[in-house]
Amino acid sequence: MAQAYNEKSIQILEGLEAVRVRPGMYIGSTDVRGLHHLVWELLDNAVDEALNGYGKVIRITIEKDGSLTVEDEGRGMPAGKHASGKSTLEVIFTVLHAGGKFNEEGGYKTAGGLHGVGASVVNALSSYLEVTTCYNGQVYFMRFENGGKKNSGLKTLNKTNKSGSKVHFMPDKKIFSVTDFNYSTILERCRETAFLLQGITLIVKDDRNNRSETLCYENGLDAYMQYINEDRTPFSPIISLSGKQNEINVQVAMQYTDDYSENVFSFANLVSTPGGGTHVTGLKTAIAKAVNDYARRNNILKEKDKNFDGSDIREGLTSIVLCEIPEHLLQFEGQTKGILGTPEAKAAVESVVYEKLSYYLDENKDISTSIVKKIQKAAVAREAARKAREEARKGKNAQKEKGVLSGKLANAQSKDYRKNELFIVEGDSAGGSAKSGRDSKFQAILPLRGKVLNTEKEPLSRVIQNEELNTLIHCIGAGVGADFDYTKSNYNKVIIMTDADSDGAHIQLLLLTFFYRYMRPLIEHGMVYIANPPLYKISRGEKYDYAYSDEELNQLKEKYGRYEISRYKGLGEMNATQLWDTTMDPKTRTLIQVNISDMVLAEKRVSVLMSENVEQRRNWIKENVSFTLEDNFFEENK
Ligand code: 28G
Repeated sequence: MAQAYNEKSIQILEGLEAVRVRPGMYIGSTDVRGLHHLVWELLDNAVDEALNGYGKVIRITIEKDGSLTVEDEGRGMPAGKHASGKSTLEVIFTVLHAGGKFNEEGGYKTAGGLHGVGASVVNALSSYLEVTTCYNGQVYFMRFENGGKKNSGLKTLNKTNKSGSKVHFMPDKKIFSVTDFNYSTILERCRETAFLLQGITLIVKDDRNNRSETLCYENGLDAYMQYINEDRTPFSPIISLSGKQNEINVQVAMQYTDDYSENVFSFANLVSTPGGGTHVTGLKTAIAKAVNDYARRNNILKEKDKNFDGSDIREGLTSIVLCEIPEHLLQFEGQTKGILGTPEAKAAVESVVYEKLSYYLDENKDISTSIVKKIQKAAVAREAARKAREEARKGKNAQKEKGVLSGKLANAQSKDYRKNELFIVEGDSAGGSAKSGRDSKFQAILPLRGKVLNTEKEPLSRVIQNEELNTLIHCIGAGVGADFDYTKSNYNKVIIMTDADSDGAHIQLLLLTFFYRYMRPLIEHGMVYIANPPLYKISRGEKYDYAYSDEELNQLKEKYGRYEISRYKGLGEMNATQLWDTTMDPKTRTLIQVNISDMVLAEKRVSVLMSENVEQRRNWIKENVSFTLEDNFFEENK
């Protein structure tokens, strides 16, 4: 008994140290993602204040020296003596879970839910943290150092008639593998918050290079939709629906575009749910039912006709669904994916959307008619695509299947899909090197010959007619589009291997667009990679090294003193052994795993980059040889 008590009290005393020992338990990881978790913690706290009516402006500033400041105009943090004898302010920053979400008060709205580990975690993982807070007419200040191990004690400064809090911190380089805050990651997260919290202003500043943006959207969901669809051609007005059922508030915006993809952005109590969940299921069911019932009421679908298929109904549709769910019903699933589990949300969304959308369709016949025509077209195209796929897949076409792949794919000998890797290689000469350099037991090579189709604006029926993509689909062997099943993939890793030049970047982009649009689960399950070939070989006599960046080359130059350098303009310049050693050998290579960290941004990037604007596209590719690091569209994750 006594021992149990002791252990418990030790745990409490060592609170912040526990965070430093196992940061992953509190912020997921210590890479760029974990780093930004620190920001989300503070942002959530500031948003919680604003959400409850305290303060309308929140500022986030990346300082010149790489530290970061969050400010709110809330009530300020209580500074008086806490039961423990310390000031409440100190407790908020040094005791785990204290003062984070203040759920214990009940009736509070909260932006977090998923994060909620609080200010103390930020302190624990910072080399220093300073808090200035205006509370009850008084300014207080406190500085912590070395993960909260040392502090300045509570300083009572001047009187004030304002209220609010300011937290300024420097992430600890001993903890994080990356400590550079990413402006675009922070900006887009704040933008999302601003869309969802009408009337609250977020000011995001980057003092490292004097960028800033002020975000405030009055008509939240409408503005959000306009932003998402900015680079697409709308096919319908924005349809806004809202209602309440069983304590659950539902807000939906929908808009058809002339694209072929379907996109849903979903939230539960302001928490993004990229994995969807019950609210999204309810939405899809309701849309399908409302449209089909409308078509029957108006005799567009006759008694003998089958219903329209859900995926046809949603072709080109962007939707945003937002649920406000009372805390006691709120339930998330999935470790990191953010999936709503609340069963009541399905019923609520379904009934609100069915009722309101049915009414809208009846009241806006012109719009409804053109939407139904679009759906019918989609159904015809899908049927044609299905037939073509069927044909390609069927036994009697095994011959043809072989034909599709013969002379192109150098397959792996092993049939172990859990180990096998597919390299998609640009050009025949690199393809040749890759074929002779590979470990043919588990590595397959598919050289690309023709141009890859830009799939951004192409329907499935056209995609499968494209020879290169058709080959790729067959190679992977897991279907395409709506019936793609990543568990059937012949390969555990699909690796894009192109030259490190702008043409190579363009091919990467085209392939990633294809995967994003037509095999998204492959990206979502981390199965798509970009190979990372070296840019230079530096040598002196028998000794040599490869450099994968200019920075690395400079370091090697110093090490070598006298040297010779050869620059690789393309994969084709490397012989089979070199290609294996530098780029393909699992023991030595670096692969960049493609992952979607920000759906909206990814959506927009894909749209912008794949649009007809060649100039814009070329500029972008010039600036970003690949998609990694600086921007968070496809985030590096070795
Ligand atoms: C600048 C960066 C992020 C914050 C507040 C306001 C209060 C608070 C924060 O209280 C302790 C526990 C429950 C009351 C609450 C002020 C109630 C009354 C607050 C922030 C004390 C935490 N007056 N603003 N914490 N509660 N802003 N911004 O963190 O009992 S944290």
